[in-house]
Amino acid sequence: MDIEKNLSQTLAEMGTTLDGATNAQIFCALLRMVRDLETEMKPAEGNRKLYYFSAEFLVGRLLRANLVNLGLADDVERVLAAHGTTLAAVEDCEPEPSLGNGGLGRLAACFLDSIASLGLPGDGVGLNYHYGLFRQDLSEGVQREEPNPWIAPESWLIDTGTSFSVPFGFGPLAAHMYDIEVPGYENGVVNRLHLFDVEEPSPAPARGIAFDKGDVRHGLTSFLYPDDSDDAGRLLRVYQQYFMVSAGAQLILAELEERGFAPKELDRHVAVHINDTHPSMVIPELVRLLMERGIEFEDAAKIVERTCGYTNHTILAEALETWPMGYIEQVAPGIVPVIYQLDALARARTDDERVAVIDGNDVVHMANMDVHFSHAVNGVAALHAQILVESEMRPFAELYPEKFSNKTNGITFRRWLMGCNPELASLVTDAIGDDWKRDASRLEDLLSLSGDAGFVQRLLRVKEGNKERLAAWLRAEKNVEVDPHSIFDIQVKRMHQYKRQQMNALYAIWKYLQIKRGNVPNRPLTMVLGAKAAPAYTLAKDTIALLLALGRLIAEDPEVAPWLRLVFVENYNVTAAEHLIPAADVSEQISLASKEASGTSNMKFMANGALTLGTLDGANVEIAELVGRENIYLFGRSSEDVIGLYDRCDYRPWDVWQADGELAEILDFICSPELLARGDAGCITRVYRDFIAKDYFMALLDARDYVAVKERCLADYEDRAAWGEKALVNIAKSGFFSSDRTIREYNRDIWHLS
Ligand code: GPW
Repeated sequence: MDIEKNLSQTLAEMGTTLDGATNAQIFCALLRMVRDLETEMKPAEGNRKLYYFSAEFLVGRLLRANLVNLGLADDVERVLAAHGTTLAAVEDCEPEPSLGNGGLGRLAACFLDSIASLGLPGDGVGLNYHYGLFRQDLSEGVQREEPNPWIAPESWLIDTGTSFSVPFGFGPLAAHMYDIEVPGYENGVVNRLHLFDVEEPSPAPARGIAFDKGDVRHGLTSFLYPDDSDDAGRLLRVYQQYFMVSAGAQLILAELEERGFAPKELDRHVAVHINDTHPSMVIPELVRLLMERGIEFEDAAKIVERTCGYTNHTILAEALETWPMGYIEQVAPGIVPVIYQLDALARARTDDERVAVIDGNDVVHMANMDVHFSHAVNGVAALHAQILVESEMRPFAELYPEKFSNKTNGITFRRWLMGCNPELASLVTDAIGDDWKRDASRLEDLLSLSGDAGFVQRLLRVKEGNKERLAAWLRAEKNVEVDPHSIFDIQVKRMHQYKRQQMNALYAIWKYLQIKRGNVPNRPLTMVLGAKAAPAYTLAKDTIALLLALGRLIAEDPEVAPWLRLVFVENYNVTAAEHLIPAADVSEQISLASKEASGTSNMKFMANGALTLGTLDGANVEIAELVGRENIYLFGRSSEDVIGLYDRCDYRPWDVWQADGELAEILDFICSPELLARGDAGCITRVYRDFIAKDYFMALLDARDYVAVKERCLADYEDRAAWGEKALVNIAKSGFFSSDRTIREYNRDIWHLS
């Protein structure tokens, strides 16, 4: 198609020209062009259709991703260049849809991209949160949450004109369906993400993210619950969940009927996937709807069990959702009798109280309901699946051994290499051709260039260019200066104690004190962190305050500033990740072994040629197996050791503090007057106290090893050729982590779509 002509025509209707238009106008013209092209395209077809239910779809900006998949990104870039702008400048006018917290939501977005790209019939089902998660404001030295509205007058949302009536306890509420189109990669397929919404949404609160919880009819889709892995803010969340699953279940049955099938044939023609426990009420809701259509309870339960699959994303006990039956009675009285019947059915299969759907306090255990009434249950990395089967879900695995499997997570290389790192993508293509774009495992062909000094040099130069671009972006967007010749050491993910950003802070203090003593490094180090904390998670917010104060202290110290920077990127989101990850030298993946189910930024960094500094946790284990010990920096206690320490209650940070003078000095520095003066002293002191009194995620246990291995890693950076070789192996081996591979496995073992 003639892109220039198409854009010129649209811009003429808007009263301007390609040369005269603002980037915002060009963005609108491109949005319309993409949407027009996609209305011509068809969803994938097949005998079975998947509905992927998720409370989060962290899709990121959509313009570039759509252009990449339509095969138009390069042509658009050329046209824009001829008229004095770039796709990067134009896409900066696109607000990022704020529909997820972190890894779980981003995984769902990668999965939709892969499902469409593999030509499989499958749609997403979620909610249209108007003000998103929250925008993070750090201007006062602590995190403040602000609404993050993202729906512009012209956006990717398509009003389908369809709605379903959700039977809440207070009466029916219409769930209006909006769609976002999901094109496959150069295959003519467009699937859909269905986002349900109330008909008359509340206006955004002027400040903060609190809103009238009593006004469910209007406020239900205002905000995404801002807790990741913590279970808070409860009743409204039950309203949101039931709204999503009831509307989604009605959509499924309507489409089943349209396709000419009877309700009792549901399991033959539909696969439902439950992304963690947030959509679990889809099980009793589907049973209820089948019973309304004349099917007996026992048959309905059987059909639903054969239809549903469930993915678990955590072993953190506090993240497993449980709802008091009283809540469900208030929100969704229609499914209460169904849940009692499901509980009775599960009790007929086993008398083991540990796996009961409803416990002795009349509390519903969502994960338990999922395992009994799904035909497949999976973990998200090999180690995580093993821990599920051997400990966390052992009684279940003994009851239903055939249900359990692993599906190691993945990422879409369309966004996380072709989209965010076009320079690396074209270097790779020059070297090995472009088969890797359809089959990421072909990246292994790069191994033939190992030992090719010229190629490794080009690889290092691509990284340098990306570091310069990141420096420019940080200056323009976040008002911070970084030295592109320093080592970029990056930890970006949600703020959580188990991910151990607080241990990274200990490293910064250690390094600061070293430099003060005259032990300056070979080369300056830039530590970059970015993370949102759940608003009610005090210690996580305190850790942000500590890191901000540390960053200030370092920057204001003329002896240290030339050698060390600690940058905390405000409002970390998908867009920021797309700038940060291609520029990283070192990828920090330092969770306490056994606690990070998988991680997915570890995969993105690897594909972009960063070396991992990490524990043997989650998918890091598989990264280490793929690249070999010489191409990764591992430290810390093993998951077996950690699980043993928890079982025996055998960890006391106070003892570590008393026994290890050097570590005690670093810890005590947290409460030094110079640091307390540079931030919120109350927050910072709480972090200190927690380290010594609790340290639930054992940062002190691994801190020494962490510092030592990090130092070795940073020293290795100086042998640029050897470092480049390691980066090459990491890129070459990253293809395993394509979400296309993950989705093929889901389809082969669970969904059976075609
Ligand atoms: F608690 N994850 C997440 F398991 O991002 F539900 N949000 C969540 O609420 C949960 C998990 C939940 C993450 C895991 O922490 C991460 O290890 C994993 O890579 C990701 O989900 C995708 O599986």
